[in-house]
Amino acid sequence: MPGLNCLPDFQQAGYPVVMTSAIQGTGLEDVKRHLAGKLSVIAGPSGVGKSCLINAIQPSLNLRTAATGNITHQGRHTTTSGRLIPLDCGGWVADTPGVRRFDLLESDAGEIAQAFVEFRPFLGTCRFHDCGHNSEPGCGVQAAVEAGLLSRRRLKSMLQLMVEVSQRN
Ligand SMILES: Nc1nc2c(ncn2[C@@H]2O[C@H](COP(=O)(O)OP(=O)(O)OP(=O)(O)O)[C@@H](O)[C@H]2O)c(=O)[nH]1
Ligand SMILES: [Mg+2]
Ligand SMILES: [Zn+2]
Repeated sequence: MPGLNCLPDFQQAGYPVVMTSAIQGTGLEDVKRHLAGKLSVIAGPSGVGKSCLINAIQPSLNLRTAATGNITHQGRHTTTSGRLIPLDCGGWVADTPGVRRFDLLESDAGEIAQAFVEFRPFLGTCRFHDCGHNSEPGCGVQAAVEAGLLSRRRLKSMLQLMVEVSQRN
């Protein structure tokens, strides 16, 4: 669940973005359409309203949530274990405890790059096959960013993750 200012970056990358409010009831039908008939996971920091969103979609579940109107974003961890829930609209959704930190399953920079799906068409266009997409000449990824085809912020995220895996290895 990124901050609102990141939404255009995800949209540009091809991910569907739905604006919702569990309290006002907006966007719920849209979310339901995405969940119906599929196996989904609701993930994000503690206190952002994951359980409230699922309750709003299917009130009979009555999942435990932090007290209403008490939105904190401060890691209260109201949901303490993952749970797979059958949906009336078909499919399953997992409510999960708030994310405390991320670990990378990917083991090298190449795998990180592949995880940024909208970058894939450009990864083979760099002059050097082992391009780090940072400041190398002839980098097709940098060129795509300059041309407005890829998000500069997404490139920055990718480069940060690449540094992390390289430091770990
Ligand atoms: N304004 C507003 N507040 C919301 C919305 N959804 C949830 N909240 C509030 O956010 C707080 C946290 O909601 P939860 O559903 O318990 O959050 P969670 O993401 O499940 O948190 P964890 O289980 O700790 O990971 C509650 O006090 C809700 O009232 C929303 O759409 N709008
Ligand atoms: Mg919860
Ligand atoms: Zn490159």
